[in-house]
Amino acid sequence: MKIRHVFLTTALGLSLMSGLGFAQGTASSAAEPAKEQSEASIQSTGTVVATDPAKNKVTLDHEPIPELGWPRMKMPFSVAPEVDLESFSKGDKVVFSLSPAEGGHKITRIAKE
Ligand SMILES: [Cu+2]
Repeated sequence: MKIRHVFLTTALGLSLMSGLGFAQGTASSAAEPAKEQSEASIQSTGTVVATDPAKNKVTLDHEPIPELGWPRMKMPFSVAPEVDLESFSKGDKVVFSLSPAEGGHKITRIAKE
């Protein structure tokens, strides 16, 4: 939880932008500081509902994510190919990082709490 709060302060601005769709590569607007895009990861926690390692998918019951305006919910996430889901199973409490990606947000890191 302490780590998460540190993340909130640093990631807030860019996260809001990506939540609104500015990180989808739509704009040629020079107004958005795209160079910081790679650092716009969001950390949160949740519980594993299901995993599908073959498809790089995990369904989480995640805590509210204020940076994205999301309430607590169960939802499927895509995970980056380098993330190994094999060791996770239903009921595991996890901490995870989300980064803006094509079509939404992608889990780039996940670990048991
Ligand atoms: Cu959600």
